[in-house]
Amino acid sequence: MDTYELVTRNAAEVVTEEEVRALADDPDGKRAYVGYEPSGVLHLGHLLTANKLIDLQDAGLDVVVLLADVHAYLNGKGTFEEIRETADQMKEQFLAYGLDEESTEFVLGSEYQLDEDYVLDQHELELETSLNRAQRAMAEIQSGETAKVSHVVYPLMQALDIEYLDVDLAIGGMDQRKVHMLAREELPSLGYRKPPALHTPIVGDLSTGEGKMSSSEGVTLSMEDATEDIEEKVNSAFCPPERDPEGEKVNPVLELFQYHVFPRFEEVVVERPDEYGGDLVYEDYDDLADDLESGELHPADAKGALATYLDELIAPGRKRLREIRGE
Ligand code: IYR
Repeated sequence: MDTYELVTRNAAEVVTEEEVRALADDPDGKRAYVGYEPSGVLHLGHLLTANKLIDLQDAGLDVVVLLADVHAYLNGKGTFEEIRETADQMKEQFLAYGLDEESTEFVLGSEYQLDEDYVLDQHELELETSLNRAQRAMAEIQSGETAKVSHVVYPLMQALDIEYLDVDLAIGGMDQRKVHMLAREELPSLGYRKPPALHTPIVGDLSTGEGKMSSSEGVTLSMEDATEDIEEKVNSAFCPPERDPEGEKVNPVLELFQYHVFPRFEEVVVERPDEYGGDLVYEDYDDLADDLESGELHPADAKGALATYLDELIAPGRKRLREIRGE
């Protein structure tokens, strides 16, 4: 796989292809980042962007993980103290998951977001940006029904982070795209660069294949799940044999193979007794999806393999989390 392909595989959107190609052509010393509102336990949503960070490290880029404590506070996620406490746990889980320690820098937002230069730039962006624009950028990020003043400050700070962390590429789920578009439009008016961005898909709820899967809504998997929890959730996951029956629902079992398993394993082995045709070995996601669609691969067998691979991915973080908690 060439570097550009590795950098962009499984992306839902690349802004722009030309800009990202230039980075892939010369990755040495280039920095990409993702920001996360700290929360105690990583779930599949976090791991999807983490997979992209691992791709980028494999491609030769350096990675910055922003533990966005001030952003979480602005988004009503708890007291500043509570949020701070979870940031370190989050870092430990990312390292256990497989981010390379050498080429990952972890930064707490509050380390620089309260500095005078940053705050003055933030105020300049506040002057430049309409309320409406900032609110639209937050539509998919805001927690709680009522928009607060903090919610319109939030995306402006997220835009500024790109400059202050000196990164060359912003990574995020599709829910972050409007913030990145705002950054591309507004940062140049402060004399800063227009940042390239790459967005990962939002994976549907495990049980229905609909909507956004996150820790707060719907069924997801997390670093807290025991092997049996993973088996149970995967076994009850929605898995229609056709890829996209009504053109709207997605197949979460296939999505998990595509976005979580194939990027991290050279091959996927689906174990089957000889009387059902014996083991199936896949090097490529599309071959597995084709077999599921044609009926060659039974959903129950696919789910069994999926649970095993996901458990393998989650196990090191689960162990680390238990150590931290003294369990
Ligand atoms: N908005 C993100 C958190 C976040 C991301 C970045 I990239 C920042 O610079 C700051 C915060 C979320 O929804 O989790």
